[in-house]
Amino acid sequence: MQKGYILLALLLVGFASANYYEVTKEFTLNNFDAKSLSSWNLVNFNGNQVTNCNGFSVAGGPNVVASGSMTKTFTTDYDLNGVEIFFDLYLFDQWNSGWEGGRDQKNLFKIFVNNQQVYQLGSDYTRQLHGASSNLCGASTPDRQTRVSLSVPVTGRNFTVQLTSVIGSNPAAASWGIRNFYILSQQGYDNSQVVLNELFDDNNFDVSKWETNFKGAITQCPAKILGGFNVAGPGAYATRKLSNLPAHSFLSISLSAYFVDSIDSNDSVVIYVDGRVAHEHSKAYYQENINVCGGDWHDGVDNELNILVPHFSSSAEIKIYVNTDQAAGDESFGFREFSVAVSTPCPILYTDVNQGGKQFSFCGNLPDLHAIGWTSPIKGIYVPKGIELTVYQDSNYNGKKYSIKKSNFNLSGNEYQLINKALKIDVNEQKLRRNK
Ligand SMILES: [Ca+2]
Ligand SMILES: [Ca+2]
Ligand SMILES: [Ca+2]
Repeated sequence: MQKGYILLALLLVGFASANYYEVTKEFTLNNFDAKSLSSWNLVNFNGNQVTNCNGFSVAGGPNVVASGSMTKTFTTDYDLNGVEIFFDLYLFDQWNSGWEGGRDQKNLFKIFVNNQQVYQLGSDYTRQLHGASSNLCGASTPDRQTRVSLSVPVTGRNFTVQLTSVIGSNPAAASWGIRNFYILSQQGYDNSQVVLNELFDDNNFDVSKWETNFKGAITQCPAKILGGFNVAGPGAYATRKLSNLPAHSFLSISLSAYFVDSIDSNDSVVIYVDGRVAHEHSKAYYQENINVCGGDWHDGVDNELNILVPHFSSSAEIKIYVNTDQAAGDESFGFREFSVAVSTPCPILYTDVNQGGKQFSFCGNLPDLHAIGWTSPIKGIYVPKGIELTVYQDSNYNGKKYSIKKSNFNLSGNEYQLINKALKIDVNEQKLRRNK
């Protein structure tokens, strides 16, 4: 066997899990300015492009953007299967996307990926959740913070995301903004663990573990759903508690959503995790609907929602909340095929000291970061409790071993060299010092 000082593998002993590569992380600082938007193509963004909203910045916002868009193309050095997009969405002031005057499908916030619509949301500042929200900034009318979490199939090595809205021309009357914008892509194999899988089988449709304010009523659409016609109207909720979860860093929640009858574009279902909005979803008017249950109206059935939520606690409370504003005989919501999976914690590599720079979480064998498009030196490493990283000096996990059991957010000396060489990143101590 050839001896050499080039180290070939960084092997994680014990388990492997979903690897999430961070494609982008933007607008996460408490305060940021228009420079943060310089890589986006902006249409109809006025003034400073960023709003200081009562102590925190949002891209867009009151007096900045009403009908307008922000578009950006993201590129990776490896082939994609899909991406997870999540961000906080703010709907400021006089949003009005209800049925009134046939304005359905018009006053909406939308997301396009590669020119295909993948999401839309409306709101109504005089009703339900929006009306009950407090005033954050802009005009004195209420403003709503919500969250979007989308799993979108993408192939190739680049994709374009467009966030856009059609809500009129006056951003002093109604506007939108975003914060905490992340895109992750999953690489390597995924053996995340399914911890809950229920409401799949009509012959064994057990809703006893769900706490609801509609007595757990089940309807047919035509498959069984929890909630639905004449059952789950405005303010209906269904809550599922999970405990004794294995150690994890993400929850993957999926369900099949049924928007029954005359649901309008201001109506939605909101999924909360531990009391915080994880995702909000509307009936997809851009997809074909047919009448399959309830009244004569068309129904948006079997909308598969897949949500990724950063989560660490050993327990979780997942709440499905029906944000409609007309009676359950007119518009209602139900769901089935509910499942939850956890991704076990993985080490995280950082390109800057003190958990700064870009980051990459991985589990399992990681022989060559170049293969997935990574070329920056690693300056910090997070090692979850109970995990041990082993660097081997020779190929095929032979030769001298070096073991890393503790996080080090300011790598130097031998450990810095070993880790970077194991990842085939050429570094030396002088370069490290220069980069500081
Ligand atoms: Ca306001
Ligand atoms: Ca409605
Ligand atoms: Ca119907």
